[in-house]
Amino acid sequence: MIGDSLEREVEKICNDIRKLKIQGARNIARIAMKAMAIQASKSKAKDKDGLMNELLIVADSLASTRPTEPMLRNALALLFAEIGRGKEEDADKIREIVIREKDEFLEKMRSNELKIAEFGAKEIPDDSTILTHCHSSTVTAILKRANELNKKIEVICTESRPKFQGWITVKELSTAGIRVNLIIDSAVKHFIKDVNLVLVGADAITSAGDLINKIGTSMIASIAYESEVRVYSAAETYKFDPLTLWGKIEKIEERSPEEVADPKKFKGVRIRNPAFDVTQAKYLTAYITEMGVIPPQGLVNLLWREFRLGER
Ligand code: RUB
Repeated sequence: MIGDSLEREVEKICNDIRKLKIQGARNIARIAMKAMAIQASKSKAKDKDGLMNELLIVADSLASTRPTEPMLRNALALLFAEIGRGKEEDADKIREIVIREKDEFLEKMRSNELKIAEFGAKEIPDDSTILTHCHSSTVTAILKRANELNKKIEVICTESRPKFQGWITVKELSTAGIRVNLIIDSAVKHFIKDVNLVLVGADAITSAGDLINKIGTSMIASIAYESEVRVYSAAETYKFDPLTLWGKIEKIEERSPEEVADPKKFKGVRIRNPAFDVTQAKYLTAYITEMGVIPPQGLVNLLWREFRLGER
């Protein structure tokens, strides 16, 4: 079993993700890989089976924290694939692999972000207004890069009820010197006439090219579609859920009603709080990925070729 002190450290990470102290698909995947490395380096397991058992327990508990996060699951799956490839029998060698893979994953995330920021900034016209929703580190990287390139941009950001992640976005962008406007979620249609493009993040991408992102994204995308405004999602290809190739339907988390309103004040009322929704591929212009700017219909073909998905 996992040792006492260690259990607390890794468990704290799981709880922080569960309680939304850590949010955003990339932040969650990053901290999950760190938790795996903590477990590997501090474990007292002497043999391979003991260590693998602990790693599997930790991975299982991390994966169950947020059901709508394929990037988290992909990161863990790639880690175990690498351990399996090494065919190592020695616990210390496995420890080394886990720590090395965590470092490489974090490095890949950093380089992906730079590539996406570069590709994305090119898509942003000079003198333009961009509408975003929620808080995505990938989106803010693009907007900050466009600003660095001296493109004159203004950003409209929804507050993103119920957890107000839009506040994080407006603070981050205004600190970077970007002109920002904070609006309530229901004002999107009112402002769409001022918007040149919509740019959102991604939690999951399906084999049909559909996007799962913060609740409200699909409503924004259909408003934009109606007004002929382009809609981009900025996403690392780690957000792709390979299980959707075999018919898996992405699970949409439904969170606590307390986030919406105090249930005690609404006796007899069922308060619903889905965290994400599905935007069909037809509403999206393209995904801005580390591999380039790719229309949703082309993404699966490209990933199939690049990662030989059929052979896994
Ligand atoms: C956050 C959210 C973000 C994506 C992408 O939801 O929907 O748009 O996670 O973020 P929550 P990133 O706050 O519920 O986790 O680009 O940083 O991965």
